[in-house]
Amino acid sequence: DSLLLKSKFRGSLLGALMGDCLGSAYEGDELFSAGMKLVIQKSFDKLQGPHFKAPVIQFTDDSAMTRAVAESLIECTGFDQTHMAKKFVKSYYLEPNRGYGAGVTTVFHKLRNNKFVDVLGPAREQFNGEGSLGNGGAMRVAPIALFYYKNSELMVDTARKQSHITHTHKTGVDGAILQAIAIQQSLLLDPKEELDTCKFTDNLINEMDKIEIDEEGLGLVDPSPYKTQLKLLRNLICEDGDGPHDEKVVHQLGNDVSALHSVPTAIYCFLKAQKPIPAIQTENPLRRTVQYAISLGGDTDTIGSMAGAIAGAFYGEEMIRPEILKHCETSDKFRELADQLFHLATA
Ligand code: 8NA
Ligand code: MG
Ligand code: MG
Ligand code: MG
Repeated sequence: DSLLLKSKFRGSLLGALMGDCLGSAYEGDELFSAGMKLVIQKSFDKLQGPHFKAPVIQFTDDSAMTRAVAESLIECTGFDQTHMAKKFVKSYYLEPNRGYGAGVTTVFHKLRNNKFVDVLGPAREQFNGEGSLGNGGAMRVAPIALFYYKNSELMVDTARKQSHITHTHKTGVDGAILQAIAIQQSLLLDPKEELDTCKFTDNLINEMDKIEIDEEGLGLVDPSPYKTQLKLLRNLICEDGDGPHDEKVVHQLGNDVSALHSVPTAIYCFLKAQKPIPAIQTENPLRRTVQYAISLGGDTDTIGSMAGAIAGAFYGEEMIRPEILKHCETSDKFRELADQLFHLATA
């Protein structure tokens, strides 16, 4: 029904915002100790508590770029690569200190210098022509999954093309596609029914099987690395009994800024949080998703944001605690963008 779907659109963008804002304080390389996880628990409890006045937590590049993707889709009533590239660049130069990846700013400089005559060249030149394999293409993809949720082929194609503006490495691009498919799958499920986490994973494996074709003869060591990661994920979620230790999750799935070692992790967090997690004290499965993602350490804002976008698309806005959301910068703006995307996508 349309009220639920509208709530799911909001949930996805607000979940993405929440993960970014709450995760940004913990970005780093380490795996967190039990003590640090308790610090995260207490901080979430405090934010959710009734009378906690604190400065609003600012969002970072993840949400800045998600907003740019959403605004471009809305202003163009669809995807326009040059328009979106201009949005990225404008948004970056207005607020360059949002914690952008170290490489991607070079793309923005070059795009501005070539006046967008060549929109794809700068991204292709990244990392000696390898292209970026960072998770920047995936972290911002939620609005595309929402806008094109009815048309999988167009959704995949657009996820790919928006990625090409900054990320051309095959794993950077395919990570964006996988994240979009995960959001779309969540959007189409009924949150009142128990989620079949193995089936959810198997569907993703089947979809990535069609995507991961080594068409350019890249000679990758593993021609289908996402399938490999998703199979590891499947073992962790379906066969690892009580649930593996966080160390094993991070060791197998990763928690760094590469798309390959963060997108499957975000999906795993969403699936694992369907059930209580002993070290995470909350009844709310969306908060559990985001808090668990952040507690894995590494690229916490981005993995938190991607996991939040998937979880929000499943549960809808109702599962996002307003007490927490009011601590996140410009949540009203993200709700409004979600509504505009909803109207266009369902028109
Ligand atoms: P990006 O394209 O600059 O990629 C991010 C980083 O990945 C680069 O700076 C490189 O270190 C590395 N990288 C990417 N491609 C290659 C390659 N082909 N060979 C070798 N190294 C490579 O930017 P992005 O938009 O993908 O970055 C997104 C991430 O950066 C997000 O996590 C975002 O929050 C931000 N960020 C992360 C951290 C952190 O985790 N410590 C800190 C600040 C900002
Ligand atoms: Mg509060
Ligand atoms: Mg960030
Ligand atoms: Mg990050």
